[in-house]
Amino acid sequence: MTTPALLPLSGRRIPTLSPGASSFPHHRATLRLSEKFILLLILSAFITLCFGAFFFLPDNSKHKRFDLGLEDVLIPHIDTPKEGKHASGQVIIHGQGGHDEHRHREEEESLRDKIRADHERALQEAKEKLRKSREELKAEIQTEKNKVMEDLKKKDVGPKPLPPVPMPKVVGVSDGEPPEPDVKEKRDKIREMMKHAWDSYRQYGWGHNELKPIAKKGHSTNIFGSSQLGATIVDAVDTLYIMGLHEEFKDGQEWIEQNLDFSVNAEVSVFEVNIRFIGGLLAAYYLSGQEVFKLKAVQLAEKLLPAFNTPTGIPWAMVNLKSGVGRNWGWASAGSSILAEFGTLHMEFVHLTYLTGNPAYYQKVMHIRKLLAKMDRPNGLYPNYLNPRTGRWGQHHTSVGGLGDSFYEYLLKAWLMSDKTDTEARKTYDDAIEAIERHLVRKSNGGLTFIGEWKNGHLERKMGHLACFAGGMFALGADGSPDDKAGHYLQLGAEIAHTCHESYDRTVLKLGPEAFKFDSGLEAVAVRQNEKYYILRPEVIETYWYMWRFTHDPKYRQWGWEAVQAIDKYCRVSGGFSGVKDVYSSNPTYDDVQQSFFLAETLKYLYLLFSSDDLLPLENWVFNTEAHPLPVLHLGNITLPGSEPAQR
Ligand code: DMJ
Repeated sequence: MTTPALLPLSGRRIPTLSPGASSFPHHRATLRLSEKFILLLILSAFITLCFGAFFFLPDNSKHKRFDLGLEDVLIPHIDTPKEGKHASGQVIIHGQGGHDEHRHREEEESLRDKIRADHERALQEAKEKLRKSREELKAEIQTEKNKVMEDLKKKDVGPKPLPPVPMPKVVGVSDGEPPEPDVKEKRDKIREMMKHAWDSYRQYGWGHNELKPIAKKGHSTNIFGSSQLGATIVDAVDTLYIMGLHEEFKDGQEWIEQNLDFSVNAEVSVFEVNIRFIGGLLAAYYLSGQEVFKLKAVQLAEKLLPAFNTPTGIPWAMVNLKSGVGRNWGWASAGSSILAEFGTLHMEFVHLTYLTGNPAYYQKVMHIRKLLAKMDRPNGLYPNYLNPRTGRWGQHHTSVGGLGDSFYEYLLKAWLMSDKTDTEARKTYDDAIEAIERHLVRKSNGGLTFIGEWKNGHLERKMGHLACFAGGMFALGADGSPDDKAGHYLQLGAEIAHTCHESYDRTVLKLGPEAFKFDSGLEAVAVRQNEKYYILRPEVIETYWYMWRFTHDPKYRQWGWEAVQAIDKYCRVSGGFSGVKDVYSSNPTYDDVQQSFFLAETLKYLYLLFSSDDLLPLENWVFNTEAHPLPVLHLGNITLPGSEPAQR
């Protein structure tokens, strides 16, 4: 192997090996052709070997070597280690001649040892892995994944400090004990029902969205996607607080603190999550002053914002909490968003801007309001469907029940919540209600006032259970209505309350059906089998409570008590409370769902109906559409960030 070393290594010199043309000794120039060929072969073998050695060395050793070379060439010789410190922690000392060569050889040696050791370790690990069962490997992978997720979570949702803002006036958050012993007894009964509903959920459905009280296990519906977000806990904690169920409240708070996590791959309803979760968390925050509720509300709100990324700024009905991708319900007219859904965000979003200082929430809802204000309204009515891509109405269907209801409610409540300074909201409400009264409100032959549904120029004489909330809304909006019509609206509220009570009273179970007709001699009764169910809904009781607060007419407490008795008799089971499939049957079957709104709304309104008026006074509190009380924000004294002209 010494011969090649004696030859010039530069390839350029080889052709000069022709006779007489070189400075090489003569005898070498006269080499025979076969000898030359052999030499050439040896030379190319040597070159191949060098390249091979370079390419077949493991990557890290090549690079180290290369680095060393570069450093030796490019880095000026300095005494201090500075950047010259290698990963090993050893300081490289550059440029020391023969001593360097020796040192390099040693380094190469140790590098090779290290590579060998690495390979052996990798081989060993691979062998061990192969010995493991599929399950063990799966478990290992899962543990790794969990660790990565945990680390991500820590980085992702670390509590962001929120700006300090003055706490709005919160008064009358508990107690409200009625002076009359019989009323107190009734109130205690309602509190006991709440405890039964909560305890059953605690025992059989804890952490699930809702409860199946017959099967005694967790339940969920498509409004929560595939999530398991403890909807009942979040929806119920403020009711627990108001009722003075402190242990249960603490338990709920702890679950929220430790388990409520919105980084989930689930497609949820923006509206439902807003009214139940954000509304519930904000109310729990204002009532109890516990920061955790505020932080969770803000974390969730951020996840809803991508739903507004549409060509018009009208949000999608659903959003994936993880990806932020939104879409609309498949059943909605021509890909439309729903009036009652995108129109029921204002209260919560104004509070979010107030608490966070982030103008985005306020601007989003104000943008919706401005866009609606510019649109033509057939007969002054708002259709229930609006396409978020084109900004055009879908089917001309208007209702004060499902699909439309809380849009009107939030116009009125935006005004009330702003301490009556948001006069634009009040005017929009007044105009909308006037059109509704003209086109949708009718009196039946039997003298019952009802609110029908407008479908493409035709009035359907059918009223939904959901529309019964409007009795309370008319009463709540009476004060401040134009042309001194306060008395008129209070009266309209009373008439709706009466009609809805009739819809309960004309059943076997004394519980109201989902929808009832005023047609062909029928009055306030359901006709179709699939409209005869009662799913623990609150709207009729909500109206009784508002009417009670404004009139103190004892009939409202009496009607409320009838409902308590019927619910306790026909809906109570050992595992909680269930809806029933037919209120006209003396032997009804259960639907086996304890809805979260039963705890958030139905039981809360019943409890308030039998409490004194100083519990959550209406001058200071405005209830969102899921019965979560939010304090009045005296916006006259506060400038909300973003309250300058709205933009998207
Ligand atoms: C509740 O979730 C809310 O009241 C909503 O506005 C419509 N109805 C359900 C309960 O019936």
